[in-house]
Amino acid sequence: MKRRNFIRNASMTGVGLVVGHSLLSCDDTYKKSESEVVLTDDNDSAGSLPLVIATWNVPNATAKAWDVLQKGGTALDAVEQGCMVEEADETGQSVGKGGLPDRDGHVTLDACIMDKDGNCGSVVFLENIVHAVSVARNVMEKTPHVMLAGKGAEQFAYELGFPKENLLTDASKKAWEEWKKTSEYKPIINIENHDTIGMLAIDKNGNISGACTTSGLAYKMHGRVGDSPIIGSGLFVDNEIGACVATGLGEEVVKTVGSFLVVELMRQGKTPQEACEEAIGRIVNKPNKNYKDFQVGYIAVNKKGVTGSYSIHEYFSLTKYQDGVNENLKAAFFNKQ
Ligand code: SD4
Repeated sequence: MKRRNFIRNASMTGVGLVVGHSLLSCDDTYKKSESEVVLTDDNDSAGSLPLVIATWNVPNATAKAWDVLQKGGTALDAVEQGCMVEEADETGQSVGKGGLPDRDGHVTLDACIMDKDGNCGSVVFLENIVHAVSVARNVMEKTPHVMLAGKGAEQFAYELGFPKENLLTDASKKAWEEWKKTSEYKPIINIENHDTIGMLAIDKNGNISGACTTSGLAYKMHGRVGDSPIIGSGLFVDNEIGACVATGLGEEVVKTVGSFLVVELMRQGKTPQEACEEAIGRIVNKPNKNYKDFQVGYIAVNKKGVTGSYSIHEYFSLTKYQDGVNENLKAAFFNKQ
């Protein structure tokens, strides 16, 4: 069978590929999709291109990426420039400048980027540089490696001319000093002030790229690296099939290689929505059932511009810019209590 042939189970006809997250039922118990949907040529439920989607409510970032795409720019340029908007925004406390520090007061950044050809670059545990996503792009384009860490990544950035900046703003320092009074670390759902940005775009030529950038979990152990810079976990792009990006408690995403899983499920015929739901299912169906303590969310898009999103808990959202409309859409979620 050709990869891009779609064969649908009769029960899914007319539904599976167009169903939006707001229409999906969210049973308390995760159920595997009863119907298998396989990409076919006769699928006419495609979304229009170009398009950009991002985790959480980031209209300025998607607007920037959309602008790049409208001008005929590549998806790669769009996701980089879109993510840079959030990195530069000091009010966002989960990414770039103004990010909340680790427990020792250091703001350390993780970021990655992946292009239509499967090239990728990432930086982990990077300090003193605002635009981690751009450093990641330079790792991809200017080195024979895929990942640089810590001081090595920082040195590389300086050599490229990135300025040194103190990323710890007064507001984030104050929050950290408040936290130190109890020093209690719990990755509590949604109060991490999530605005880690993961962004996926398809350009006018139909090519897909993705990027992800974050300061990681607030008050993490010094040296901790999450899912966001790990290709396959925080982000994965397969230009034949689609792409996925994750947010939430990175450890849980890494344990299930979440973004690669979502894209492979799409390769096997799942819609982006079904694939995101199954990837969340792999987490919540673990024997220890500890998912009540943390959030994970995925957004995905397939080659035809059909999108999906799903999270463990309520209040995850994605921002989508498509057909000239920039909107924030609440994601369907697993845990209804
Ligand atoms: C991490 N996944 O470092 C990131 C955090 C995040 O919104 O997504 N926050 O684990």
